[in-house]
Amino acid sequence: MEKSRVLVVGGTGYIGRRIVKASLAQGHKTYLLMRPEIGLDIDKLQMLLSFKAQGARLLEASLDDHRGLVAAVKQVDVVVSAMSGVHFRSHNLHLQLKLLEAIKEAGNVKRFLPSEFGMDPARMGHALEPGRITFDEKMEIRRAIEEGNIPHTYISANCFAAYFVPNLCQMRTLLPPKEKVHVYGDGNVKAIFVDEDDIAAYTIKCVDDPLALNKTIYLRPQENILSQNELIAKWEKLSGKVLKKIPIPSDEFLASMKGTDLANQVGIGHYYHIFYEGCLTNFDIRDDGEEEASLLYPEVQYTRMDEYMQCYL
Ligand code: NDP
Ligand code: GO6
Repeated sequence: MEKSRVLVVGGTGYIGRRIVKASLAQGHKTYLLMRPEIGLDIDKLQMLLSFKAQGARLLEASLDDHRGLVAAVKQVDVVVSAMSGVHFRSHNLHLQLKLLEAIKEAGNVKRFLPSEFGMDPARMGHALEPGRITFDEKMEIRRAIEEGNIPHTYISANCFAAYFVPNLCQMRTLLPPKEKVHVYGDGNVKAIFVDEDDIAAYTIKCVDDPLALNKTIYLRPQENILSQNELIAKWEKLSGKVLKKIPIPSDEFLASMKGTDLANQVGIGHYYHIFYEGCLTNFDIRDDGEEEASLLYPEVQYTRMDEYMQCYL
């Protein structure tokens, strides 16, 4: 069977560029949008050109140009959106709805993957303000997809490793703590951490798999289901140093939202749900519309978190 042609929208972004690489590596004809808005962003342009040199095709279109977008979408079988999670002005929502309009009009797309790649928004109906806007917007796109009968797959990728792992889940830094580490509650709530290249590999595995059609695919590589304490222990073993643990009670953590900027408030809400409530792991995957990626695709050799942290030593 011929592999599907894949368009990655947001293909130069943090997760998008890895999805492009995975798509090329898995042998798909791979397409990126070259948006005129890039202007003088020379790094973005050079990334686009380097993907072209690796065999990707560049399609010139703006997300504001409906006809150009329809023409681009008509050239492919699958559209993966990896547009940014710039939640705050409903900007992302607006742009993804435009993309969806083009997909509807083109009529040829066999699979659409909207930009999700995190917690399952369908399970976050109770989420705290202001962070809940992330989930509300992702649900709004889901509704438009389902109302338009667009074949789709939703990827629930859990925690991007680089944001959560080397820093031992500390906020406002990406680097390992040197002496002390703040622990959320008792530190025993399980979260799930996934190497970004593995997220991309699983995502591309899904795009022409009938088993993933109209489903939510959760990324739960077994050995990467870890509590904060377990993650800390792995780093202590790697580094040969013991860190001082400072527990933060949940009410104190939530109270730290006060008086900070919006991005931090959003972050605190998300961390609360992940590390106190356990929203990534407090449910089983058994519904008809759900599958687990590492069971569907055991051939993906996923990265364990001690290996991931090696380069931070
Ligand atoms: P980025 O911030 O890297 O942006 C991705 C792309 O979005 C950009 O490369 C660009 O596309 C496009 N974009 C951004 N602004 C505009 C604009 N104004 N107009 C048009 N296009 C724009 O995204 P991330 O990779 O960080 O996020 C992707 C998804 O992953 C989001 O849904 C986010 O919520 C989720 N996420 C999950 C995390 C987790 O731990 N689970 C962590 C971080 C994000 P182009 O390439 O065309 O220039
Ligand atoms: C990642 C972050 C890290 C916030 C998700 C503030 C959507 C999701 C796991 O953009 O707010 O320091 O699911 O100080 O569905 C950000 C967000 C994490 C990164 C969470 C995310 C995760 C978005 C910070 C910080 C390291």
